[in-house]
Amino acid sequence: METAETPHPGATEGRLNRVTILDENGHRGSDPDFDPYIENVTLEDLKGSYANMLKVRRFDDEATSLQRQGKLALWVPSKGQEAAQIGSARAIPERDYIFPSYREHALAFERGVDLKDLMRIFRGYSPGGWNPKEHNFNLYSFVLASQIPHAVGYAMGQKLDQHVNKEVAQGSEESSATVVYFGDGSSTEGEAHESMVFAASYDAPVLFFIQNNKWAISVPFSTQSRLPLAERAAGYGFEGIRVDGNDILGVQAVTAYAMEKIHRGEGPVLIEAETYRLGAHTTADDPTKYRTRDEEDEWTTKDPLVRLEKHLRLEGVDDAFFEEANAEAKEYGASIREAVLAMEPPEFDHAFENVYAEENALVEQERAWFHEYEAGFDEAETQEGGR
Ligand SMILES: Cc1ncc(C[n+]2csc(CCOP(=O)(O)OP(=O)(O)O)c2C)c(N)n1
Repeated sequence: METAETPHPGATEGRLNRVTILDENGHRGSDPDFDPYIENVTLEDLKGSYANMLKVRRFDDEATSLQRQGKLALWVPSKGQEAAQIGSARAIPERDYIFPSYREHALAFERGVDLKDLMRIFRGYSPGGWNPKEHNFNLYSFVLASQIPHAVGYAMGQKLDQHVNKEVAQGSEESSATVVYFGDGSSTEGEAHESMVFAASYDAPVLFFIQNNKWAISVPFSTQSRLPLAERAAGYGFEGIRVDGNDILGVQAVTAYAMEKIHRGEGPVLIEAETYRLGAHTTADDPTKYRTRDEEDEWTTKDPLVRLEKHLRLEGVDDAFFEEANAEAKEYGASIREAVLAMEPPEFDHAFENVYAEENALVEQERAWFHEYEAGFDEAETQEGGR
C-alpha cells in the first residue's frame, strides 16, 4: 500500500530544512533565524494556546459524535492540526484578513468566531454563519482552492488601497495583509498556481499557508508532489518555508517572520506546515480503506497536544492546570452539544434574502411564487377540513 511518505522514483527532499523549535519530547530548541519572533511568547501564552487547542479538540469530538447521531449532515475534523492553526493564528495581526478552507475550526476559534455558528453550516441551516468583516475571517470555502484567487485579489486590493491612501505606509501598524489557508491536495489545483503567479507579479501582501496533512482524501502526499510544497515558492520567485506543523512554537515563529516581511512590502511568502490528519477526511470517509494502522499509530505519538503538554510539564506546569483545562474543554463541548440540539431551522423565506445587496426583481418574483406555493397547502388543508 502506498503511504503518504512513499517517494516517487527520482523525487527529491529539496533544499529547505524543516523548522522545528519544540521537538517531539517537548524540549525547546533554538533556531537563530526564527527565535527572535517568539522571544515574547510567555509560558502563560503557551498555557493559553494549550487550553484553546484542547477546547477545539473537544469541540471536534462532540461534532463527530453529533454527526454520528444524525444531528449534523457532515463533519470535517481538524484533529491533529491544532498547532498549525493556533500557532499561525497567534502570529497574524488582527487587522489582516484570512481566507480559510473548510477545516480551519481552531483558526476560526482564535479569530473569535462562535463555533456554534459554524455548526449551523454542518447542520445545513446556513451557508455561512458569521459576519466575515467582524472577524477579518472569510466564510468557509468548500470548492477546493476557490479561495486562493479571491485572497490574492483581496491582497492586491489592500496594496492598491495603501498606495492611494499614502498616509498608510507599507510596513506601518496600519498596513494590512491577507493570509490564505489550503491543503496539500488544493495546492495541485490550477487556481493555486495562477494565484501564485499573480501574487508574485504584483508583489501582493499575501501569505499562502498550506497545511500539508499528508492526504487529499485517499490520495497520499507522495502521489501529489515530487518535492516538499514549500520548494515550489522558489519557482514563483518568493520565499518558501517548511515547518513542523505539530510544533506550535515553530509555526508561530515562521508565521510571525512571514507576516513581518509581507507587511514590509516584500511580496508573498509560502509556508508549508507539515502535519497529519489524525481522523477521517470527513465523517463520510473511511481511512482504513487506504491507509495503514502503522502510519496512523506513528502520527498519534506526534500529536501536537501531547507535544505541548510535555513541554509545559517540563516547564513545571502542574496537574491542576491540566485538570482545569480539561474541565473547561468538557464544559465547552457540552455547550456546543446543547446549542446544536436546540437549533431551529431557518424560515425558507430567508433563502431569498441577501442574494443581492439590493432588491432584485427576479428574486422577488421567485419569493412571490414560493409564497403562493406555500399558501396552496393551507388551501388544501382548509378544503380537507371542510369535507
Ligand atoms: C474543485 C473540487 N474538486 C474536488 C473536490 C472534492 N474534495 C473535497 S476535499 C478533497 C481533498 C482535499 O485535500 P486537501 O486540499 O489536501 O485538504 P484536506 O481536506 O486534506 O484538508 C477533494 C478532492 C472539491 N471539494 N472541490
